[in-house]
Amino acid sequence: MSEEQKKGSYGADSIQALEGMEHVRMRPSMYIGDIGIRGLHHLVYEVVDNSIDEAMAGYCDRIDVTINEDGSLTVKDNGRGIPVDIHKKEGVSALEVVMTKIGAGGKFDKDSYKVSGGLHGVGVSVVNALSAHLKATVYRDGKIWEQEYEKGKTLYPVKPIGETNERGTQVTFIPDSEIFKESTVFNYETLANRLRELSFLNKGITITITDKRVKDEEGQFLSDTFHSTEGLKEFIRFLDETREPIIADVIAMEGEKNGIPVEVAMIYNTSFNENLHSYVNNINTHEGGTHLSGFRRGLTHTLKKYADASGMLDKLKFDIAGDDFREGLTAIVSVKVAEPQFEGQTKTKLGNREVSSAVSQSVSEMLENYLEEHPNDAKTIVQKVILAAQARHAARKAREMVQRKTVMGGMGLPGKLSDCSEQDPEKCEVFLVEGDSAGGTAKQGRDRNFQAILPLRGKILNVEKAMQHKVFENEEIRNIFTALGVSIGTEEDSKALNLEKLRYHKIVIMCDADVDGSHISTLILTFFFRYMKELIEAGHVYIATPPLYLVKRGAKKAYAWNDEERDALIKEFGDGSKIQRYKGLGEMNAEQLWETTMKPNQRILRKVVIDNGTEADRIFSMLMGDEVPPRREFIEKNAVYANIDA
Ligand code: 0RA
Repeated sequence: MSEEQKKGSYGADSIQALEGMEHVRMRPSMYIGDIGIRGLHHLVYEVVDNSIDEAMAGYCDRIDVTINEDGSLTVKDNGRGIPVDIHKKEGVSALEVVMTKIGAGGKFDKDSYKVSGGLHGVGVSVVNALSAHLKATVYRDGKIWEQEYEKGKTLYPVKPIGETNERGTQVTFIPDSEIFKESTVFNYETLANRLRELSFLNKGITITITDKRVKDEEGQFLSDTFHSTEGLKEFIRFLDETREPIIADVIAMEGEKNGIPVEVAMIYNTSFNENLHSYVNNINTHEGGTHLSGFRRGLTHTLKKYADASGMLDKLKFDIAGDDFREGLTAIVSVKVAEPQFEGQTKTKLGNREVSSAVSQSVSEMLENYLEEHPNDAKTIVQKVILAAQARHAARKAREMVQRKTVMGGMGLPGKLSDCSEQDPEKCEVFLVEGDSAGGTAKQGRDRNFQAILPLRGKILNVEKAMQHKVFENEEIRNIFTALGVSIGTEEDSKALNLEKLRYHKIVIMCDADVDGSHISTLILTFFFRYMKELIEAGHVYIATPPLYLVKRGAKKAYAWNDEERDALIKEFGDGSKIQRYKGLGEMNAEQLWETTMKPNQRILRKVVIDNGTEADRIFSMLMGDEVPPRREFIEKNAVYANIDA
């Protein structure tokens, strides 16, 4: 069928639809955020969200995601199946409307309570537009129906292809490599993490993921099944797996306030970190918003009231601040909002004002009951709050000392910093280098015009286990603050980082390529994650990757970053190749270090990004916490940076 005939047989409306689809292909980032790895995975979430909606409407309890051998991906659910009858207004199958009309997804079914939806809530037609090929299969009314598309254009009208007693919808798509130029390869771990999160946020659904590209020794495909009966309660236990609780169990509530479904779960642990995660319609709201401020208000108000009444604060010589109620707290707030207003830099901050009081009231009710019924836990929590207030006073003193030294310039830059001559921060890089000797080599090897070196002595403080004032008293950490030129808010309640005076736009962690080195990188990363998250989010933090081998034969020499590259070089150079394994940066001379690891356009720098906030938090607490068995298991299963994208 020619292009003209196709248009002719589909009527004027479908031409409009086509134009909408073409707009998606012209400006994909407007619909899915970006066209990199993140956007690629967003396609999957968009399709899965439709099935989650069907589950939330009560018609579906199973979603199967499969990465197929050919790299395509299938999402199958056991819902009612997308209707296939002729859509009155459009004159074609409703399935076709859903798949080809931008913004049509679910809209014709006004009764369904649609609150889920991807970050942009754009619908499956966007996925269709950005796919080289897509096949939709519907199991409904005893029949199997099918339609296929290329780059969003229908290849044939919806047709029956067989009979069935199943119900449901199945979508298989191959992302278009003309759009996703960087990569069209799905990452199992990234998808599994999101699907696990979705199973906690929507209890009762069974979600499976299978990777048909990977078989184990017994010929089984890599696969996971996620199912949560207790929802957020289990999510908290999962997040805090390696932390030690100080109360008997997770405190949780679930209900509806002013027509807004609210779910909250929280626990206190022995750590010193505040660990809040919030969701709106299953989307992680990294920047918080009204639901989170409602949670904070309800928590502070209720605990303060209880503590005052208990008399435990009577002899206190210092005030208690909002922060003190959240030290060692892990909590999740999840709300469903019919028309969410997203604000902020990454559009992940909830703006709807009415949500704040709904959450605050819910939390107050939940906590009041809990404290009444669990007086021992209540006492433990208040004691923890008092300790936090005490530590905060100590921390403030230490912080102000750092502050005075940075802002007033009293101490100037750290003595160990070898600064660069360039003044424009955008052009400047600083290498955080493990050990003084490697620091020396880096100092010789660098381009001093724009590269600065800050050697760090041995293992830096594990901030996961240290109280805040210890962190600010630590010399290596103070050096990092002063060298970078960043300061922390001095306001009682604000730990926000001030990046205005950031002196380098690339901060590169450079450690040995061995176990000790990766431990040290992880310590430094933990510090950045807990105390300078804004730097990671702004894309300023990188990890250098020194080579593992030098292969030489006669005048020929080349570096290898893994065993495969090494073997390829040995083959290329032939018999008599000499192999040097670099155990540390110190074994390289200045020129080698420059050539392989520091020289722009030649080096491999991995940018640190936070792919999934809750998962990153869990990993850091596990890697740096007290419990050894889960850590060992994780390290055996993954490289240390498994969840940190390159
Ligand atoms: C609207 C109406 C009906 C089903 C769906 C949407 C639906 C959409 C998707 C997308 C993925 N899986 C889905 N499952 C169902 C059916 C209305 C009816 O049967 O009365």
